[in-house]
Amino acid sequence: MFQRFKFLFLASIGITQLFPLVCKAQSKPNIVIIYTDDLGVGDISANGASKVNTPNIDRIANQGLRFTKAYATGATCTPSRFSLLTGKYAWRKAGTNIAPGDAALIIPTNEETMPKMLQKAGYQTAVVGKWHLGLGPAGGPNWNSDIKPGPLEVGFNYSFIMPATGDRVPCVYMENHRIVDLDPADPITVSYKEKIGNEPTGKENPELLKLNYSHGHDATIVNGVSRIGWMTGGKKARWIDEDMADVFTGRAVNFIEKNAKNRFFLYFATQDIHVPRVPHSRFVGKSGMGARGDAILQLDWTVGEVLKTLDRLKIADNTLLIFTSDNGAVVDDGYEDKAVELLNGHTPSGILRGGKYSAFEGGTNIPMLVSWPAKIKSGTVSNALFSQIDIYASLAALAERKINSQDSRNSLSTLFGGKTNREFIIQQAVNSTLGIIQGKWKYISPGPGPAVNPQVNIELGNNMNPQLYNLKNDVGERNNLAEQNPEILKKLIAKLESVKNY
Ligand code: NG6
Ligand code: CA
Repeated sequence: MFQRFKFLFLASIGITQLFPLVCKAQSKPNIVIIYTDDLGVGDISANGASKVNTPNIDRIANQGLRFTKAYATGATCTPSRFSLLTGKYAWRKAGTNIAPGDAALIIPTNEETMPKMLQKAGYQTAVVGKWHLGLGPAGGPNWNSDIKPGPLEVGFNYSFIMPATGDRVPCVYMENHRIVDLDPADPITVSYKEKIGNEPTGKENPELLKLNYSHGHDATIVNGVSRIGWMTGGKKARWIDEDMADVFTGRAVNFIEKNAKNRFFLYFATQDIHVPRVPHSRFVGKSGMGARGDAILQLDWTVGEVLKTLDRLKIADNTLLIFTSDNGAVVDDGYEDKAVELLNGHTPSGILRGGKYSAFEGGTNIPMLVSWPAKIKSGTVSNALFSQIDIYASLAALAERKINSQDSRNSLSTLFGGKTNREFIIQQAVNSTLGIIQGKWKYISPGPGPAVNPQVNIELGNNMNPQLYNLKNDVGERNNLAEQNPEILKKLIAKLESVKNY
């Protein structure tokens, strides 16, 4: 009798000790966001690309969920990233358009953010890769001392980043508050106004380039590639573009390994497939599509390394993985990398009109794959409307944290494969033109601006007249139905105005 009692007693302790652990582990998974740069809906084989093969990326879709109607909030990098991390539409805040490489930090340090919220929920948080949200106080950073505020001040425990973009100076890595490998005897200066120092530039010394620019990108030459902006110094610290995927992937894998036993959040913002596309030699020529296709293969390799790491550490089942892009596709974004000539029938934006920068769907309708083997059914396709603005509130719900956000809504059920709970989606084009989707209808507000950006060969969607498209049977946005549907037009305009005014 006593023995039996003792057994039950011990068993019940075991159960009560075990259960909270199991439940907690399942309700608060590790979170990895792989945020790619300029990847279009048509760029992955999971979405039907046949000229390029992305088996590792496709594995996320196979073991989870593939969205067909997921949206970045902006058609360029900085606004989309600002919205992702703050849950706030970038157009509510001045100074959130494409940031120069010497911009001050644009996320106020007293603002609640996704990484801060997750820290409070017990997560170790890291950003690895492209930042492009400014650094330092008003006036911009001093590159030669502690650079702050930056990622650590907005909620990351660890940061290993490129300050802006691959095509913007300074071309150096930054770890936490410091430039990596900076020699104090060779300090860095940066200018976006005029040439400084006497280093060669793409404009003056094109014979020194290993990759010619097609437009813009004619300032300081680093590693044989001329960039936007001028820099001097920091010679030992300068990156080698060919090694960048290995460097970032290595840091991302390290962070996962170090935190495999903690609860962690990794925001892994790849430099691929943004220009300059200078992949490692092991990918060069492998896609048959030039540097852009090779960069897609490199990106796929990166994703494979992350997946392998999660498998090896046996934490894949309990990791929520979100793979998506900051804006739509662009082919010639300023370098003669043969992306246009070698496209070979590949359609980076699928059947969508426009691309990066555009108010048309090609600007913000982006690839998005989500997996969490312990929770999400494998091989699911979701046609539900989803906006990246909701990732913040959804992760807050997952982490059981209360947040106060006017724009971000809890769409966790959609993220797990359920129907949409988005009444509308708002899109921001490069010139801040706003569009709104409600149900099957999409409205693009009228405004000045060229119809096409001839340099990148993308239709921007600018029009002095209001545009209204029925995305259900015209996802290519060919028939402007504004005149035929004044009531619907009125409704969408009113909705957009009301969101702008909250
Ligand atoms: C543009 C650059 C383009 C790219 C973009 C930002 C020129 C002519 N074009 O101004 O190459 O850097 O800014 O891209 O300079 S994003 O994905 O980071 O938003
Ligand atoms: Ca981008």
